[in-house]
Amino acid sequence: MSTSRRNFFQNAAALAALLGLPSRISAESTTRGKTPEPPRSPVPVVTPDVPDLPFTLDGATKVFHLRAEPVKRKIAPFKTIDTWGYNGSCPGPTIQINQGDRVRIHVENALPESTSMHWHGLEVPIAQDGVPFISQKPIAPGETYAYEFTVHQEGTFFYHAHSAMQEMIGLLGFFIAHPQTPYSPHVDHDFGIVLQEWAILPNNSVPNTASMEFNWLTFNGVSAPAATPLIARLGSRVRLRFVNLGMDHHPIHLHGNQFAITGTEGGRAPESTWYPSNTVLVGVAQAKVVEFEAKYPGDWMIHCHLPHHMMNSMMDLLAGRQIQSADTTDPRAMSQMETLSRSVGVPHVHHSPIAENANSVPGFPQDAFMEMPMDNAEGVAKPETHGLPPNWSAGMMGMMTMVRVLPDAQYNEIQSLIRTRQTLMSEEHAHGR
Ligand SMILES: [Cu+2]
Repeated sequence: MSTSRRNFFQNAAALAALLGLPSRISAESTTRGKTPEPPRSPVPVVTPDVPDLPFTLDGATKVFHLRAEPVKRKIAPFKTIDTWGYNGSCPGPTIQINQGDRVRIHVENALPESTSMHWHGLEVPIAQDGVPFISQKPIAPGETYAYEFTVHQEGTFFYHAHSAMQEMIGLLGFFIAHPQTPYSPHVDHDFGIVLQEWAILPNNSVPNTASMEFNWLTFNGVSAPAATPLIARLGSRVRLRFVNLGMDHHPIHLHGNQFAITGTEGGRAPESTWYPSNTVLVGVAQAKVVEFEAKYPGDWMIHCHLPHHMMNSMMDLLAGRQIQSADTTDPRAMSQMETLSRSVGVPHVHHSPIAENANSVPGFPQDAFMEMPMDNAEGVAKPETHGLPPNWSAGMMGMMTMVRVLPDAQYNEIQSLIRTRQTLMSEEHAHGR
């Protein structure tokens, strides 16, 4: 086993320890091709762009604290919106526990109105169900309410405020219960993505939760190209968990690979139900879990396939004006595009050529002008996007991310950049900056 590969498993073990997961990820047990494989403990779920929720221990009870509050969220390099979330994050931080754990979750209400918390899919006593007036009194502004229950299930669940408008403005997060008996086959990478949609008028920052027309679509609270790619080692097995709590169902498609649906919001699905697929419909209030063998190197897109969910709204960049003409020789259109690109901080370049007779073709443009490469923008340039081809971000919009299946050398290089960033961040934190 190479040093780099050993480091990978040591890091995974360290992260597992941090999250309180049982860690028995041994270097020996990763050797493939031997049967039967000894059971291995689950790896922690990684939710890119969303932190994990830490806990303290009160005896054997894991104690969490969630503070419901307004959160400013930069969903694209040129768009920051006013959401509500938990602990400064929208969606809220990811809870990870083990099947069988006793948990106590303090929900502090720093919102201007009452709220409550529902544990979606979990079989908890009625007093913990979080429905205002039915199972509890609403949590008033300034109050804190403690939920406590034992989790006997395993799988992908979520927590959310139990009123439709509060869910739509961002009050939800992952609740992962790792199984007592490890799933088979073992996965090397486990990722979680929350699907959300927003209706935000140009030059506005507050989502209209009463609207049914959505112009911003996010994975874990950010639109592509700001969504952080998933980094997987070539030859590994990868799990993707999706949850959806919006108004639309999202057909999530993975490029270049086949996966099996291995779980739902009800827990693990028996292997006899698995079949090959590459698009999974994540319905409202559902969780869908898929797994695949990352055997093809490349940067493979993962995206909602509803065409209008693969777009970012550029309207507010135009300061209330619409493009009157897409004629590349029209000075007005050109100047608008240049204003737009300046405000994003990228040079105005037409990366995809258009034909000389483009303007005489009915239907044109369908794509010209929509490309907006932001490779070097804040929130886009980061270790996880290191090494992507120039203008990669021009093809990334809305509910999109990618899984980068990387050979050892590239994988290790990016992991090393990620560690450097973590070190810098903790140093900055230590200096109170
Ligand atoms: Cu969609």
